[in-house]
Amino acid sequence: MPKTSLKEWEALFRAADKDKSGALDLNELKAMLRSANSRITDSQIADTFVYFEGNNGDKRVTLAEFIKGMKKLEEFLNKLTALFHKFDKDSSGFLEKNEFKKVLEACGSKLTEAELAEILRKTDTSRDGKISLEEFLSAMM
Ligand SMILES: [Ca+2]
Ligand SMILES: [Ca+2]
Ligand SMILES: [Ca+2]
Repeated sequence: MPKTSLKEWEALFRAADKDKSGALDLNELKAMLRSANSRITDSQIADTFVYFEGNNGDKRVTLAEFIKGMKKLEEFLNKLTALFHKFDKDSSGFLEKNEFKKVLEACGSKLTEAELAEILRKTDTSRDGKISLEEFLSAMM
């Protein structure tokens, strides 16, 4: 995964800051997230807003808050990506059912076959019976 640079994050922020106020309000963040992911729900957008804003509660995400949030998010994604590759034992680029089961077990879940099948069904959005990195990441977010 290529490392996203600070400059790119700043450019993303500037582009989203339509009124050039130096901060993103909820509508600006919403427009940015919607253009990245058209299926995102209002409650996910609200969660993201709180995630970036932290506890200061002024309803504006400043550039510093945005960069801090993106850094945390990148670290989290890097960890998940490493986890994915660690469990992709045959380096197929996918987690097959047996590999996916080991990830869940490593996360402390003791699952029945039925529960495993249910989680696999929800995570495998492309319905090819295996979990791609993209499917894995979106399930964990
Ligand atoms: Ca603004
Ligand atoms: Ca594999
Ligand atoms: Ca799949």
